[in-house]
Amino acid sequence: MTRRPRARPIQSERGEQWQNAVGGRIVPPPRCQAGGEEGGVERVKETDEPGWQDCQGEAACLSVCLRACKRACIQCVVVLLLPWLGQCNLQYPTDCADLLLSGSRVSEVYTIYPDGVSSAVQVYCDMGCEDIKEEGGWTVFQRRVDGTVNFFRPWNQYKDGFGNASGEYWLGLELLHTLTSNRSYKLKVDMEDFEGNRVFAKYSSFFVRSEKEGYKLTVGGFTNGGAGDSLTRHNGQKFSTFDKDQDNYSGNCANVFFGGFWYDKCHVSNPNGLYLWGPTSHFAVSVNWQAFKGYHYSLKSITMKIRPEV
Ligand SMILES: [Ca+2]
Repeated sequence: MTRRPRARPIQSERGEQWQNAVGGRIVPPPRCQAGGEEGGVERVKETDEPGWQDCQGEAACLSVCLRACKRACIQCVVVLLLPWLGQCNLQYPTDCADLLLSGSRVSEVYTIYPDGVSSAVQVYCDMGCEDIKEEGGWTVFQRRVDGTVNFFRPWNQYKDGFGNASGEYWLGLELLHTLTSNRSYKLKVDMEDFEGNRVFAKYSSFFVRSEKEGYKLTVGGFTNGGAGDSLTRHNGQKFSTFDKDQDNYSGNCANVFFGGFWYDKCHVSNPNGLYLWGPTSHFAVSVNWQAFKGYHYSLKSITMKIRPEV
């Protein structure tokens, strides 16, 4: 049986007796970790965490501990800031008015985020005209310009939207509800006939309620831009499509007038009706704004757009 040599203390370079040698093998020094004070200095205890091996002496321990604290603090700050950064909408414009404020001045298709980062959708933004001081920041939610998109569609498509933001489209009732729930909006309806006459109707308030409430329309505060008022009559009406009748008519307005709209019984405007290129013998089924061109004229273009009240 071999007799184990007796451990004897070894003096460190700093004169501290914290090492023992057993059979020539040096026992590693204790490693430090941030903790409570012991004898007026940071408490030293065993740990296998890499990076502590160089800790030799109180000053070194204190330095290592401070570095660890600094790392922990930075991690803490990042963790605390993450939720706030996630909610920050600075890089996620909710509508075209936000884009205008951030410096986008060209009228074209943009991506907006009406309900946070996962709600990206493309819309056409009308940024106005700086030369003639025409206000911009309008988010277009309905547009007819050439009859290339069929607007005689069922409920789910009016709810979710259809068409192409660079041409004819409907943004969707759900997003309209989201947008108008977040801020107070005004509405502008631009239109043009085939003779080149351009007019508009403006409304100081525009709000669409939830699906549960039938996407009921609230609109008011009419200003005439030559088109006359063909929308106030629809105030308070729920939205109807041919497969979801929520109008006040005994029949089905959407089915009779080939559109989807806030029909009453039934309409004085039919922006989502059939695109029939001007004068028509068909009563009230086409793209009508009764106060402008009556029920026997399908407009060349009509655009419905919203902008926050400022
Ligand atoms: Ca009905």
